[in-house]
Amino acid sequence: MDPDGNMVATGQEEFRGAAAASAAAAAGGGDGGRVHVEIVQDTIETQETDALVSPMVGHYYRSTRLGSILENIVGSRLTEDFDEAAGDEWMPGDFVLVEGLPRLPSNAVFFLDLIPWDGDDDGTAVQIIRLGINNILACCDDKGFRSVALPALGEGMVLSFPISLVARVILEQIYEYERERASSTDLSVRIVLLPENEEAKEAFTSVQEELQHKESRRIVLLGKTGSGKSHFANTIFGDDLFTTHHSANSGTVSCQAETKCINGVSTTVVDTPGFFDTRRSEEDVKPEIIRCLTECSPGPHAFLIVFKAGKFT
Ligand SMILES: Nc1nc2c(ncn2[C@@H]2O[C@H](COP(=O)(O)OP(=O)(O)O)[C@@H](O)[C@H]2O)c(=O)[nH]1
Ligand SMILES: [Mg+2]
Repeated sequence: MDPDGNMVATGQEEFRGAAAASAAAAAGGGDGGRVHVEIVQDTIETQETDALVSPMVGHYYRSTRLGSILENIVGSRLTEDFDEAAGDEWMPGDFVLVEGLPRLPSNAVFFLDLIPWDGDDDGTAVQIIRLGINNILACCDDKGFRSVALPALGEGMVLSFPISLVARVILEQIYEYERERASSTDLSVRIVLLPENEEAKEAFTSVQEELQHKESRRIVLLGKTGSGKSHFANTIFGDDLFTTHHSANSGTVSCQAETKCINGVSTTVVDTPGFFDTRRSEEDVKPEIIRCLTECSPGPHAFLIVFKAGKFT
């Protein structure tokens, strides 16, 4: 069980979250809390996270393999607590949250109502998985949960989604949620795949790599020494990560790349030495230009040219 007694402290967590958010707003915006996605191969029922997600069909928690495993661990308390928490009215995409179940290392279980795959990569069944993930992550933030474990939702005999589709839908939806999210605390999402399921591992890892590249922004700053590139890079990050120089002769001599999350987007800025300085030979700057481009692999989204504002003659 959570040693912090998370369920009791929920009100306090929300208060602290709100205080941090307003502090960030007062400081001029600031970045929101991050959603960390981790892909592991393990058994989901043994995860020590604040919550687990177990899919179900037709509001019947035993309809999936994971639901039956949880019942074997928890026993009859699961039926009682589920019935108490579940309303009569429900829609696919809704969840039933059952908290404080005995013999589970996790504090809470979200039982999520899904429908079997309809053969459409962007059809109703997929939209319901997206909606369900969104609902669950929003509830984690409301409740002050810091970590949640999910299986490859929709995979398996009953729901029968293709694994590559499941990987794409789950990861896209988590990143989409991160972009819209207001909370300033970090949330850890652990995707738990069965140890023998190499196909699932490969599907999730390749989609995650692709999305991380797509989600990031890579900017290269160019301009003469002393034009204010390093100063501008610090302004972008709101932090003194790059050294600025007062004399034109002592400027940055090699590339420096830094990455930080800005408004939920991983942003890399590459600060460069004065490539356009007339006193530096082409031979001299070439290796440094190559190094600068490898820092922002697979390629920069933008080159920003920095000029020093002054009199034009
Ligand atoms: N007042 C003012 N000074 C700046 C600005 N940008 C840069 N500087 C100053 O100009 C000098 C050179 O800046 P730096 O960022 O090191 O230039 P770099 O060689 O292009 O990286 C430093 O003393 C900075 O503090 C700006 O927007 N306003
Ligand atoms: Mg510099």
